[in-house]
Amino acid sequence: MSTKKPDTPKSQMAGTDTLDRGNSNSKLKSLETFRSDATGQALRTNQGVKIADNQNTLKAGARGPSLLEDFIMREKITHFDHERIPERIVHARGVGAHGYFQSYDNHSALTKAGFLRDPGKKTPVFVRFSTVQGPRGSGDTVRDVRGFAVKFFTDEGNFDLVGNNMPVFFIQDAIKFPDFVHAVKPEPHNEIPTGGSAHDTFWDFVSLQPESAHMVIWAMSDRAIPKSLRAMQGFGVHTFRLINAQGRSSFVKFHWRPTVGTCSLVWDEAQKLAGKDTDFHRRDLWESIEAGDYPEWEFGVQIIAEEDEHNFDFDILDPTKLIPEELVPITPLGKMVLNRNPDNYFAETEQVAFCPGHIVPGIDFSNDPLLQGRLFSYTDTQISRLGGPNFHELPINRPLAPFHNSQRDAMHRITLDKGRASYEPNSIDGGWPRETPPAAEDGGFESYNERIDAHKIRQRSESFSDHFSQARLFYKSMSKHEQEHIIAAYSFELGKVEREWIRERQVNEILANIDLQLAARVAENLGLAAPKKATVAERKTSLSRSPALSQANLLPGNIKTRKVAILAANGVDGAAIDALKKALKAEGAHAKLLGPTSAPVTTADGKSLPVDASMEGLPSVAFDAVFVPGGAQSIKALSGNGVALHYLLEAYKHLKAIALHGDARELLHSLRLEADEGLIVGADAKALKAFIAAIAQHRVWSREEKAKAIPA
Ligand code: HDD
Repeated sequence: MSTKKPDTPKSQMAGTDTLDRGNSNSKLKSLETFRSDATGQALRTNQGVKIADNQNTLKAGARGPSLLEDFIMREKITHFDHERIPERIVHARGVGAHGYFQSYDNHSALTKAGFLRDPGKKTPVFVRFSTVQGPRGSGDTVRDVRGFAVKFFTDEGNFDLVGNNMPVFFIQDAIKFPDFVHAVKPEPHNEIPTGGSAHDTFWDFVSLQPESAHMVIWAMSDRAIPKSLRAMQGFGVHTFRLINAQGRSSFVKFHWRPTVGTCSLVWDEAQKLAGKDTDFHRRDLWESIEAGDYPEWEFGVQIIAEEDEHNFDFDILDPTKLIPEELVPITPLGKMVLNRNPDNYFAETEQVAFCPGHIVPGIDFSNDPLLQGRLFSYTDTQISRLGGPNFHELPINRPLAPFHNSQRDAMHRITLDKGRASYEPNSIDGGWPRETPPAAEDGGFESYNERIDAHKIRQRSESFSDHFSQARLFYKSMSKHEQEHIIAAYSFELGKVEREWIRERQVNEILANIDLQLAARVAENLGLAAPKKATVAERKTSLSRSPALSQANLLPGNIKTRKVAILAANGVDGAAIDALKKALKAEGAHAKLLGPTSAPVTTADGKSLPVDASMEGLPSVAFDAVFVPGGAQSIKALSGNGVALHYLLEAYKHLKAIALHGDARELLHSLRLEADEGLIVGADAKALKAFIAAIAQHRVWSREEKAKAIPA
């Protein structure tokens, strides 16, 4: 963001800009003249009349009543009165960014989709990340699933991949979605709680709905409190089809893997952030893009040949099941880079309309009953949210591919359709627009020619009935600390449930069927008797562990884009700050200097250093690690400063890397802490190297037991 004092407008300049969706294609740019830039422009009404006075309503005398004829005031207030549109029923809080997708190769053996066949092409994308439960103004760091929705503006039309940061879902059939959402949303009588699932109606529903067991354990894991949106995996969840030019179909699961690794907050940190910086995730995304640290994901698929559809001990059409990577590895297809922030939150992030039904030739649906229902729901929701069926004409939703058909009129129509024939076939307008037969390249859309021979029936397939094996697989695949976090999360959430029978049912009928020890630990924390046996017999499965599911195995081994706080007061060792900053820069990480107040600090050798913020202004939860440079006077001041001491204790409690340089060693006594593999004491190059290695580990897990003794 520019902090420069703005110039006074000088001239009446051109008023529009182009919508560059991360693409430098000038032909496309010239089609798009939606962005309004008011620099140098006169203030006018919506009818184009220049306004002479925007300060005073037209009145009968300076102290008299206002006059109804004041069309300027009426237009302004009327428009203001209608500024809000309905927020999304789920995923209301979100943040978006522009970027591009680029294929690694020509994947024509797999699909005829053009954007996956041309490695030279950058396909513009718009991505919206979201939480599910809370309203638009709710906190970013609550325990919740995160939406991960990508709109690809391909040459063959828009493809929307509307996924989440978890690979499975709560329910198997779309008809249950309103029940699930009503249960998780704030309770209807008092609209509490905002942004969380720790309440009776959620646990009532999921404890009665065993198919949710797998997704709920993901939601109780660290995945539900991601460190940043940049550090999340994304999943298409359902099985889809890719179709090649020969009409051969392969089943696929879509995956996004972030290059900065996948990691999470710790629970106390997440809770504090929800208060100290409600916008923590959106701020991080925005600032990373502004700083040129472009978030990047690898896009890949798990491919299942048509003939292997039934070769798993679960049904690949069941959205409560994942396909372990150990059984089907991910084939990388390309990468996505987010390199531009929106110009206008409402016009872009709020008005973007995703729909899983937006697909292009070369991609098709599977018969997953959850996916099938979604194909209806999203378009329907946009009609009420965006006020009619012309939402595809809003700038952020318009395909870059041209679109012509016989659809006409309706609310908010923008396109001026020329010609007289709004029907097909016609002979008046030369028969245009016409159908395009399917073809290997650039053909019309053709659905996969699947043979269906079935009874019309309301029934869940028997192959969808194993609700616990994969929840168990997930739990067993976690590292020790991840398992402890899951136990703590169930205990916390169920501890907030007022009705004891709901707690008991979740422990005895769900958790006991996942893992008896997990059930016993949660039962103990709730003061319930530990269940003695499972109520559902354990099924034999082909895999008992899937290391790919543990975030402990998903770190990149570097500290790129990590953020380090430097705590300093007057008398600080300036050379130590310089050395740290240099080392971090070489690693692609960032540092911010924090003082007791926002005033500059003076170094031991008399230089004045501007600080980025006060320690209260940017609390420890905003950083990955803390560095305290030496300087006797500075350390003396910090030792007597409660905010600084709390800063360090909190970073210690949140298992972050801390370096105490030179005289800062003294702080160990004030804090009553001992050095450990992530609390590094020393002023030499070895200490700096150890500090960087500790940051790369993301957290000092070996400290976790000890850190429990530190007050929150
Ligand atoms: Fe959904 C929004 C993801 C099941 C109905 N959903 C929405 C968004 C995401 C998802 C990321 C926000 C899109 C945005 O940023 O605008 N939803 C999922 C995933 C699901 C899923 C991964 C299961 C695999 N959803 C699902 C079902 C239904 C819906 C089964 C209805 C039957 N979802 C909606 C919706 C929303 C929505 C009500 C609200 C706003 C919107 O669509 O545009 O139609």
